[in-house]
Amino acid sequence: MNKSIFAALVIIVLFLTQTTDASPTFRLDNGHVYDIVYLGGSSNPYPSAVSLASTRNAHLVTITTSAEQSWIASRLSGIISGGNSAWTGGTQNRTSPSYSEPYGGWEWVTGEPWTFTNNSFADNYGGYQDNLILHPTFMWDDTSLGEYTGSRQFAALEWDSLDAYHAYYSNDPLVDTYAGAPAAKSYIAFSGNTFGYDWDLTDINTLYTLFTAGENNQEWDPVIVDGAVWRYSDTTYAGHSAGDRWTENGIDYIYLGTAGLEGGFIPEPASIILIGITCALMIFKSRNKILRK
Ligand SMILES: [Ca+2]
Ligand SMILES: [Ca+2]
Ligand SMILES: [Ca+2]
Repeated sequence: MNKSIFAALVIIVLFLTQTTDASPTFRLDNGHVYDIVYLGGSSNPYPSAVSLASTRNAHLVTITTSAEQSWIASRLSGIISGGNSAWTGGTQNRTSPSYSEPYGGWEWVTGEPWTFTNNSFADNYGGYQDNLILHPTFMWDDTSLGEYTGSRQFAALEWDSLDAYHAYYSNDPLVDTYAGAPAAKSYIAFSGNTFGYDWDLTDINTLYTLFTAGENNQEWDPVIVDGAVWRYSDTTYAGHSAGDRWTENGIDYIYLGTAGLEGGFIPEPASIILIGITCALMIFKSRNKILRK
């Protein structure tokens, strides 16, 4: 191949791989939304990343579990290449009592504890690396604000809830309103999953009708209603009448008369405390019985 054509192709491929933003993704297990966004060749990329996060009502990503790390890693490897990397919400606080180089005094922008660490991430090269970046190959690295700015051109963003995401993205193409849906009821589509948003259980038959009427044919996708995750079912439940709620084999059901929801009530803290007290009382009672024997 002609050398100049080859060089042009390489440049085009690099351009495409480095400027394609990820689609925002949603994790059911923690309810957080993530996105990897290109900073457009900023000459001062860290402040750009901080400001982008703030504009979008997000924060730079915080990684507190190995599950979250794996998730972010899988996102990075699909988006970032060519030696580029993404800014996180991890910084080293030199005034912290636990500060020491290279590992002491690291903090997350959200104030979450530094419970998870990707080992051997820091070397404080040059004596001034106090910001955490993510790289698709070597993962965590400490860096400084001014070095390699040309290849620190992504921001890893995180929203801690759908509400936080929706506050910025209400006009995002991923957020849409069904034709015929009640005012202010919308859904959000992430990577093939559709989430009812701002719906409650009194609206659920309307939402079900809209789904099954063929709107994106997403009736089997999970929806979040009243803060809990549900799936639709068109099963007719014998022996139940509309409005019934019950639990069977560990799965919660709501029967709506024409269709049902299967899923999980997310226990409120009060219920968890009540369950805890009940268990403690049962253990205490049986212990007393054993002691009396
Ligand atoms: Ca996080
Ligand atoms: Ca350092
Ligand atoms: Ca380093």
